[in-house]
Parts: sequence; C-alpha cells; structure tokens
Amino acid sequence: MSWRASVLTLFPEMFPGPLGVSLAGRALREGLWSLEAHDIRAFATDRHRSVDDTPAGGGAGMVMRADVLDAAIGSVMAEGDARPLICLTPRGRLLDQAMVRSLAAGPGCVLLCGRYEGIDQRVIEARGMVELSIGDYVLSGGETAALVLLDACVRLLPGVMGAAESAAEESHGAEGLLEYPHYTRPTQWQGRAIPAVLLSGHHAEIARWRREQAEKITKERRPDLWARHEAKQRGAGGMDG
Ligand code: 6GU
Repeated sequence: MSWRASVLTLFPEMFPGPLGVSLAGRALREGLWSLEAHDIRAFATDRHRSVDDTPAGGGAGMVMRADVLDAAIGSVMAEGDARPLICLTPRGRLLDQAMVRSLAAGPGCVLLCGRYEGIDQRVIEARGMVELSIGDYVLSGGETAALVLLDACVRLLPGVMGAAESAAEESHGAEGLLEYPHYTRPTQWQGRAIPAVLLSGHHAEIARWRREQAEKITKERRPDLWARHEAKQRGAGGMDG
C-alpha cells in the first residue's frame, strides 16, 4: 500500500492544487502516494447543511460542530486505520522536519482543515487529534497548511526525490544549519563576481568556506537553530532532545 492522505475540508476543490504539478504531481500520477479530499458539508444533517454554530460562552466567530466532524472522520477512517489524525490550526504545535520525517515514514495521514474560529474541543479529544500549526501567522483556513504539510512529506517518500536532492537533504538535516549561498555561471554578473574560492578547485577550502557561511547565516537568521546545533555539537542532545 502506498502512502495515503485523506483531507477533510469545506473546500475540497483546493486539492490537489499545487500538489498536482511538479515532483508531488508526478509522484501522485505514478501512485507513490494517493490523495482524497472529502467535503465536510456532506456530513451535515440539518436542512441548512450547517457545519458550524455560535461559540458556547459567547464571542466572535463560529465553531465547527463536533457531530458533523465526527461523522466525516468516521467515514474516512475505517476501524484499525493506523494513520494519525491531524488538525491544522494556528493553535497547534509547530510542524518541524522531524515530525515530517516521522509522518512520511508512516502509512499516511488524515488531515482536518480548520475554518472559522475553531473546532469543538470535544471532537479533538474524542478522536485523539494532533493539532499542528505551520508557523506563527494566521491563515484563513487549514487548507493551505495541509498543502504545505503534504508537500513536505511527499518529497521524502521513497522514489519521489532524485538521489542528488536526497543526499542534500541528509547533509542539511543532520547538521541542522541553514544552507550556504549558491552561485552558477556567468562568473561575472552586473559587476558581481562569484567568490574566488568556489572557482579555485580546492575542495577542502570550498567545504570550509561553505561551512563558515552556513554557520554565519544560521547565527544571524536563526539563533534558535544555532543554539540547538551547538548543543548537538557538544553532545548534549539539543534543546528538547
Ligand atoms: Cl495550520 N491554520 C491556520 N488557519 N493558520 C495557520 C496555521 C494553520 N498555521 C499557521 N497559521
């Protein structure tokens, strides 16, 4: 069985969207993974097809109903479905590459895309959902976050990436540093030269320069990643293991 993604959404027409082209699209057509988008509204029971209601306790916005969501989940997850049920929401834990690797190594995932102000807490608990966010900003819904998560997972599936890209992924991932700057021809462009060391043919010096650049850029842009990297180098195991 190939890696299977099921998405529960009020906007099934947003899928596969960008995942239908490029690397992920080719892998989809080759059957290396599969994607189904299910319309949550199809599981509404009243004559207005309502999927949300006003928040208990008052306040702005609307809350997605537990009963409708539970029926939708039940329809895509058969008894014994081993896939994690993930709810995309800005209040979730931050998605990182370690989670992506772990998800990609499993059987797939079921993604619930939040809309409105939130989701009834009772269905989150009853279904043991894992709540994930993709960053500290607010999207209009979980759909684009689901596309991001799927893109990150699919590129790691066996046979999806080329060997060269796979090797690059490993060196970057293992070191925990941001990438060094890249250059290609022309060697002179608008008065800017390629750093001489890269044209020197001295492989050890090139490796050292790239390493220094990666460290500099990581320190400047991502002190959090730098601290974790340093902790790892010292053999302390990182900030949170
Ligand atoms: Cl998963 N959903 C929404 N609506 N906003 C987000 C997000 C998710 N992750 C970051 N912002």
